[in-house]
Amino acid sequence: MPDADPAAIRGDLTENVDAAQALTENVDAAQALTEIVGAAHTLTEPDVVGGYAVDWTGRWRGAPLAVVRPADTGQVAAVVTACAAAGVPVVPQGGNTGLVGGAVPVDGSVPLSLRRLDSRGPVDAATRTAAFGAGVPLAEAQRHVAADGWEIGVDLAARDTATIGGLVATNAGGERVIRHGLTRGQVAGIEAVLADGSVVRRMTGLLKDNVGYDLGQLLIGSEGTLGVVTAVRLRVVPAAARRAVALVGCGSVAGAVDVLAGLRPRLDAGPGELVAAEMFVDDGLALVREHTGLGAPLPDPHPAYLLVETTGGPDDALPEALAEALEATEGVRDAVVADEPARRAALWEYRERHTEAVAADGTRRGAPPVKLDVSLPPASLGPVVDDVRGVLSSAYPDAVLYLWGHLAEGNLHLNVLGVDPADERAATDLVLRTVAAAGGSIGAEHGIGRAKVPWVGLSRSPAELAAMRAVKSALDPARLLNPGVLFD
Ligand code: 2HG
Ligand code: ZN
Repeated sequence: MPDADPAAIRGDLTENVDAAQALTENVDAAQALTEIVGAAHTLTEPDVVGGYAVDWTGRWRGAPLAVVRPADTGQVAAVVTACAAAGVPVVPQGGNTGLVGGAVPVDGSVPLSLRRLDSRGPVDAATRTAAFGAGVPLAEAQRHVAADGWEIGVDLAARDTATIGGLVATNAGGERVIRHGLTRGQVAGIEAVLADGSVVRRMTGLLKDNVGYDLGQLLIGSEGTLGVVTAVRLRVVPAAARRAVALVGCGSVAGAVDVLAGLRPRLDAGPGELVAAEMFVDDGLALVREHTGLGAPLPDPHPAYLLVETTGGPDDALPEALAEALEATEGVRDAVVADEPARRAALWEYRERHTEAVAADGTRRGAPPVKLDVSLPPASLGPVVDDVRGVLSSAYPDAVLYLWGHLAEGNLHLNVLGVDPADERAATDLVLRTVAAAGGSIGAEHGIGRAKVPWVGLSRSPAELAAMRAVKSALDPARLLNPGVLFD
């Protein structure tokens, strides 16, 4: 992406002083925003605004003043400046695939949809990076770099809709963390608009560039509370020539943890690299099959399933190596290995379609699931799953727990259905306290959003929270950026 000229950005801001003034005087807020982004991109009609005012789960919603769809960083800066002058909260929004209410407008706020920031730059082979506008969906960024033989180190089921800006704002995890780490590790540069409308930009791609505080890293995972991410320079890696996927039947969640522990050194010793290790269990698989019509993946059912993917070069005998490693690993009850793309994709479907299957079950039951995303030391996964099942069913006999996740990182997605809406907060408390007591984190990869604000103290000390509040106060003293997210 060509570097925007900061002077041009400042120029845009100056041109929009009138708009800021109008908003300040409350003449007509929508009109002021219209002057910045144009009438076609200032949305106030309820049926058009609707899609931006509610999250994917249907659990979180707000009544925005107007949805604004800026075309570029200059317009983002102008909107933020105008809203700051008028004291109007701004809620950055990417693909709106988040599951914790972090991109949903509070009443009277301006959701800033970043989807029009869709520039994509060429891969710079020297630094192995490519720049993208914040609004580019992950799948499009993946296709863009794949054309030149590269891939991005982040991948997740919501790839078609989740945007690069959203992945960065939430420090998303996903299915490649075992190999490449979280999104944080894939970011080589950031451009963002701060709460006062100023633009910070460090998109050079320099691989060594230590000059004081790393503002970009501070913005990653800040969930839109410190700035609006407008562009990102992402690292890329050479695309794998071959892939193999195995779906493995295991005796329990703890058994799947043991199988992975036994399998990993064997895979390390052979060709290829382990890039994914995912988990789901029998009742989740049954729900996915019912929802999708998919057939059984293995002849017999198993209590838990491990899905692993390995990648390698053109000559690597990956499926053979994977099958051999599985044969030698204790605890494997059955397994199917695939390397042909359609068969691999079919195995991934059992894992990736859990979210939509559970959402459909929520619709049937009349309430969306309570979605809890936690992480634990892998050795505690099995016992904690048993504990959570135990505490939930004794407090709420009708509760139904669906769980799946990213096994190597001990990241569980606990989806609870069948709890009376009046009891959802207490049920969440029960689960999150069980996780925290076992040394886990209440927030693994989805962020805190609005959903988990009451529980941040379970995973961060008073000193850590005080430091976070100090950072927030310094960068957004009026608390207009994504209010209600992270802090109450
Ligand atoms: C996944 O890994 C996503 O499937 C979504 O992070 C998890 O729906 C969920 O709870
Ligand atoms: Zn996940």
